[in-house]
Amino acid sequence: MAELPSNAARQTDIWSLFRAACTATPDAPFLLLANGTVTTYAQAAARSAQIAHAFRNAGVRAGDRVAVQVEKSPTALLTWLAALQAGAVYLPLNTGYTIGELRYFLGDASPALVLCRTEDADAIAALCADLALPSVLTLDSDGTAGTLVEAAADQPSTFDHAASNPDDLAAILYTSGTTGRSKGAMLAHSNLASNALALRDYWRFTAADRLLHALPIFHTHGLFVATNITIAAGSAMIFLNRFDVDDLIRLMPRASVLMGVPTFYSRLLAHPGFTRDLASSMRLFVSGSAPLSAEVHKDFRARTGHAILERYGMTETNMSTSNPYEGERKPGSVGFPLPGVDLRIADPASSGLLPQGEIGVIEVKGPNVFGGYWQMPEKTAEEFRADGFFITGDLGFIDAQGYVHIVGRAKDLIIAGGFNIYPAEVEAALDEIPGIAESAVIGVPHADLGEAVVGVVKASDPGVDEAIVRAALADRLARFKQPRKVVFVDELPRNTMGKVQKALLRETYANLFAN
Ligand code: MCA
Ligand code: AMP
Repeated sequence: MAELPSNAARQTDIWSLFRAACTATPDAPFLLLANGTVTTYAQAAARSAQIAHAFRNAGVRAGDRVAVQVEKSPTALLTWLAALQAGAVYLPLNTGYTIGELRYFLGDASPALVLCRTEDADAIAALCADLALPSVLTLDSDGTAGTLVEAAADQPSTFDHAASNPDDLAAILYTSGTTGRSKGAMLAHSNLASNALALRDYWRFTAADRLLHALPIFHTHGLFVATNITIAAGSAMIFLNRFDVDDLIRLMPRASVLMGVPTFYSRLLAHPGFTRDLASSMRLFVSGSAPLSAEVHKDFRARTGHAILERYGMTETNMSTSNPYEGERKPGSVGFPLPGVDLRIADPASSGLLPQGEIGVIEVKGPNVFGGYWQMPEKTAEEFRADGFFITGDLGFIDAQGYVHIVGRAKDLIIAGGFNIYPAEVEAALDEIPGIAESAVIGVPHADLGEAVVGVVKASDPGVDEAIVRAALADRLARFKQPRKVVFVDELPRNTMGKVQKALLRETYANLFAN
């Protein structure tokens, strides 16, 4: 096992790290916007304290969940710091989720407060009334108006931090489930803080860094990896509301680090303005959330002179491995286990450990690994070994130099543009459409997104076409989960056991998006 993090790393929490940075350099920038607006550490502390009071006044007590589905803005990010101060459990939700999807998350987590977009206020209020949830506040897309802003405006700019135990919950992040039912991964303060400190040191973050932040802030990558490292280093983020390749090109000369999903890197490479000169102020490009192709890695290096640093993680584990800062960053590899993380390869069937070089399921253990799934003790038990290792469901091997390689997934998961889609959930939605007899959902290669969702459908009514399917799914599934293409077949291929042969379907439709 790699070297363990110090006890201090296990004992601290993200708010304490923020407060330490704020005490050391209150006037240092925390958020830099494209329009020149700067939010310093002291300003972020004051504004998030006001939001923490607004939470408290809305009835939020330590340990309560605060669900947040709002557009990315500086205020949206400050709600994370406010939840930390209030001792609340943060529950960020993908902005693409439909009301139907939200019903499940809110019903399952029963938050004391739901923060939503102003334009969704009526629909969310009705949903909350239905679920007997007590409180709703709103926030506009640019974060400058809404009932949250009004409620926070005249509040004190300091908050008596509800001291948290390292094992207390800091956040619940829902991940899609193989059976179609999402699971809430429970993350403790110690999980997040230990990972932020490990990554800060591994990737050599200092207060001088300027991280170009174009990721959403409702997932681990944008909310925890990018933001929590920034806080742990006392550095700043150039904070963009969304990914736009032209904005990245324009702002890159002011930045030192970029974190992105592989789609960021292939889109940058496709841009004629992305040159070696443009990248000359940068010290680090990090990729994760989905496999980075060796070809993009190679092309990027040829164009800029930089080897993209690929790392690997999961919502449940935060980051588990990383290519080295110094030393070879191997294309197609996710690097070494981080300090304190124990990683092994097991036989998926027998669970016996496999020798170096053999492919099996990746299992991890360490201070980064979550405590379990919210209100699902059986699911939790299924995904941990008796000796505490978490079974990731990713297939990989360790090479002779100790680098981890991911070669596939034991779980039936599609990753499109860094967003995860479980086929079972999409199949259930397709099968409910009148006139559809059965369906199989697969991921096929897609130049921009890595993989794209394809629905293979057997219709019982010949009148059902792609437009009808699209319309039926529009309010049912978030856009990113909806099939990019629907293919109609007379029969789904099945093996002798009657199981749909997805590998055969993936092969058949492998070139569906080739141009
Ligand atoms: C947008 N669309 C998508 C996706 N994103 N469809 C499938 N997959 C997607 N990822 C839809 C839009 O709703 C839109 O639909 C249409 O595609 C075109 O959108 P476009 O403007 O091209 O998209 P974009 O806004 O440029 O977004 C692409 C993106 C974005 C920048 C790659 O998806 C993104 O920011 N992804 C990052 C995801 C992420 O942070 N993952 C981390 C998960 P319509 O035309 O109908 O309106 S955390 C994690 O995985 C672990 C822990 C880890 O290791 O980090
Ligand atoms: P999530 O469910 O959003 O937590 O996504 C976690 C999954 O993303 C992992 O189990 C992997 O399948 C995948 N993933 C994350 N980083 C990488 C990477 N660098 N290479 C390949 N797959 C990755």
